[in-house]
Amino acid sequence: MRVVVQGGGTGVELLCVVRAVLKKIKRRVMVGDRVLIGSIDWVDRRGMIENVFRRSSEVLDPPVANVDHLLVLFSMEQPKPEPFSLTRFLVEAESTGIPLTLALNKTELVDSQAVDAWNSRLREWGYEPVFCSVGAKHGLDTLSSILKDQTTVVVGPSGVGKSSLINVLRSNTHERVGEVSMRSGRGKHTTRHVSLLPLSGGGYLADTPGFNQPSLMKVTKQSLQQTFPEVGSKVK
Ligand SMILES: Nc1nc2c(ncn2[C@@H]2O[C@H](COP(=O)(O)OP(=O)(O)OP(=O)(O)O)[C@@H](O)[C@H]2O)c(=O)[nH]1
Ligand SMILES: [Mg+2]
Repeated sequence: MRVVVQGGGTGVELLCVVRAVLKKIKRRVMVGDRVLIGSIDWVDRRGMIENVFRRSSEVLDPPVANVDHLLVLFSMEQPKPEPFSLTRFLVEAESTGIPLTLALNKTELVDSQAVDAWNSRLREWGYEPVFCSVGAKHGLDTLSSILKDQTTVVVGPSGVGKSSLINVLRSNTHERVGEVSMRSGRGKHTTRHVSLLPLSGGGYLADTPGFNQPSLMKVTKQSLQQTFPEVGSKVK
């Protein structure tokens, strides 16, 4: 696992193994974890993860610890926002309890009426959507200031521009930080790569592969209504 040692300027990256006893007690090390490192060799830049600090939050799909913020990204066209799928993504994101931002990309492919219509519709749902276009470089400063100094996981269907957005917001160094491959909960032998990528404006962003049906695993009949901001604001 790659661990960034912070403190004064740019962090040094160490390649670390996990101490056997942590594996034995099944203490999992996730991307985003803050860890205690020992046996450091500063020359070869190697070390050993001795312990894992308590997490402020945990996202399971993809597995990332200490996530401050979720970015739910859809696009205005190619693909068009589909209310059912959008609702599922929002319910899934709300169910984590982590603050979220909803953004719609590819605005340059539609006229302003289409943007206005979705803007009012989403405001009725209780959101303040950010409209952007990676292609036309529009709305990126707004997103970059929202993402600043936070660890954000980007979710959304395939093709909406998640990876494209991350690429434009990334620092010039293009180094990958915290890359860990791990077994997915979905298939025994599927290896998925999750990385925290440093943003040029500060903060980290984790990409996820687009999928169209969030599992809603943590949502129950009782908690469902709390995942709709419009319900919360009306039932007082
Ligand atoms: N017209 C237009 N195309 C865009 C924009 N942003 C991204 N794209 C294009 O949309 C396509 C999909 O973009 P990706 O960034 O790969 O989408 P993704 O969300 O990462 O997709 P998955 O990895 O499959 O989940 C690419 O061809 C991009 O060039 C935009 O603002 N406008
Ligand atoms: Mg992608």
